Amino acid sequence: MFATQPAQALQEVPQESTPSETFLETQVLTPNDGLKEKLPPVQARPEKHILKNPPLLKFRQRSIPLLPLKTYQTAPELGSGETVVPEDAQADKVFDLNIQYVNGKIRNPAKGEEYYDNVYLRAYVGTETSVENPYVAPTIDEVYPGDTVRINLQNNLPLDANCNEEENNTFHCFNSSNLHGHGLWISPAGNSDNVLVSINPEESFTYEYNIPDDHPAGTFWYHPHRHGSTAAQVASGMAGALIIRGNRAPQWVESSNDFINGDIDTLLSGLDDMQEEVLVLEQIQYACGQNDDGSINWDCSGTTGKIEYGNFDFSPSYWGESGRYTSINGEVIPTIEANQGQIQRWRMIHAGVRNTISLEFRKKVDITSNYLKLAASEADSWSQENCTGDPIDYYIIAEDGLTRSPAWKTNLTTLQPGYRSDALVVFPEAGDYCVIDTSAPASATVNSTVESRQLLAVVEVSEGSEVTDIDSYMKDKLIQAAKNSFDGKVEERVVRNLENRLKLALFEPHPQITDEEVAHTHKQEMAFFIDTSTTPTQFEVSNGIGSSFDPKPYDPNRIDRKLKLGDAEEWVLTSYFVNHPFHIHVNPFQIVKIIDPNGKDVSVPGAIDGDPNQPDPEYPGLKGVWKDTILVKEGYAVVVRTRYERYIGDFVQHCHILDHEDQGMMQNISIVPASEFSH
Ligand SMILES: [Cu+2]
Repeated sequence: MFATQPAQALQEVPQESTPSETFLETQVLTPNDGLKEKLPPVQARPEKHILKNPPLLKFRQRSIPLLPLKTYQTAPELGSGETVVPEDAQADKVFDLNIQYVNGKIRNPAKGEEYYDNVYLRAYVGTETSVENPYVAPTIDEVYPGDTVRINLQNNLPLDANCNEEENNTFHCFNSSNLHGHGLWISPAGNSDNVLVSINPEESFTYEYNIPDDHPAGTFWYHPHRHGSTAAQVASGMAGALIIRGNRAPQWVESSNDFINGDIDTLLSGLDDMQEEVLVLEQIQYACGQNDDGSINWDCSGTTGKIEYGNFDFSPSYWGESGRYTSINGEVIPTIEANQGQIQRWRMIHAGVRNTISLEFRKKVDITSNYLKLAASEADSWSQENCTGDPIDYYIIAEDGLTRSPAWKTNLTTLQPGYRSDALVVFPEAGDYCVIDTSAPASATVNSTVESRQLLAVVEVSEGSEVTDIDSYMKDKLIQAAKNSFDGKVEERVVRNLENRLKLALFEPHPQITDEEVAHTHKQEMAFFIDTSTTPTQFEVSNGIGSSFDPKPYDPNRIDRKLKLGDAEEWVLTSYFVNHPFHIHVNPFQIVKIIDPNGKDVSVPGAIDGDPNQPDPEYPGLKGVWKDTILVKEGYAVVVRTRYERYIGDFVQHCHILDHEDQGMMQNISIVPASEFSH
């Protein structure tokens, strides 16, 4: 007996790579039976990697006496005795998270359909982290408003003789770390969301996040934020989802004759078969030392990819040169399974460092050409030839974890580093769809360079319910969900809102900041700048714009802005040198307007931003939306408002191109009580 070998599939797999053989079709033949020549050659099918959500980080829970849930936004009467307290509300949850080196493999389609580069990278390892995909952190989930979250962070990286704690605004101390809960509305002080501490090798630290009971439910994430090693660690895949769940339905309060807003989760739980996908999008930029001319060697054949001092650097062109793919939950071009007509909630997190993602879904033609054997540079033409369907519409229900109203209907979403986007997606036909990171003009991207198309994933849609018109299908499904979830006045209002362009007004997390609220407070100005006239180049932030422009690199010993607890203020954000995503910790902001260099507000729905032949779609529709990260394009003025609520302490705002942050594009901010405040 012998088995035929589909040698063509194996010959391109070098020795150091371990191909998975489960995909090989073998045919058993009897020797000398003469059939061998008559059989068609065996076709090797590429091994599909079905996308799974990242593993959940296990937690231990301590029961504490339950109190009735505090109410949301405004306080109705307490003590009616009718409040139902879910068993999972207001608990004390303990997570263990280790940082260590992990040997692993990352698929490299440029070298063949089953080729994997060997890599050796720092990673978050939880108690049950999947060994298959170490380079996505486990999800911190089942966290509810009112919970206390304790994270025992253990740094098991080796001591680093090259680490000089005195260095500042350079890439340094790659084995030192800490933890940031990106987007969480919690205290920045002490052992809460404090990124101004360094947790060094062989040290541990327990972070304690007291999630307030009026915290919005939504998609947040966590990553290291130690100044000097942030980019190196996040670019290694050290990023995970942090999901706050909510079970507060909107309420009608007779006494105030008004509604109290609730969690979008309570509407979506009324959908009969919704599927939830957590997609952590990462850009793991491993390299293999240097070439003779001193340039970075991206070819890791016969060696192991790393992110270390010798081969770690960033420039706008490196992501393209590296040939790396944006991965999803640690997988390169995974297959996502869906049913026709099934609504999916995609919780997307841009945890990458250096490439804008412009997300499109297009029907794929039935072809044999293999997308798992494709250099990243070939993905553009491959996508144009094979993903020929019109882009389908989908609905963004939250930006940066915060529910937006109305749901934003689009066929192209822009995710910049740090952004989250919650989309309701429904695939109208059975068959395959391409998930494409489509091309974008230089003016729209985080690299300020033109980006070509990339293939992120393929969705395999099996036959299900027929969808003739996505718009009415989505509306009908959500209205049915509202009827399943709510009754009385709440049901009536939610349904009426959904009928009006899918308004989600009863699920918005924060009351809008009015003109009156900011009429008598200070105006903040912020400008990003890169000074290329100095050696080395300086990455800077200015507290003033125009004639007050005075950019400075980060100084850990300087407080750049002192803000008064309880104030709401308007900020004008701009950039005097290329595009940078602005991120501020603790309090989110509401977008008031975005003024282009010609003075036009491009945040209004339907605005044309830039070249009318290829307009940038990322700003139109953002007026009034709450976020914690926003791209600030060179020469634009992004006007936002924010409240300094509840929390005092020191924290940061910075550029979310994390290598810019490490090199100085960051400021210290301090919120103080009124008694300590002076201009
Ligand atoms: Cu920047």
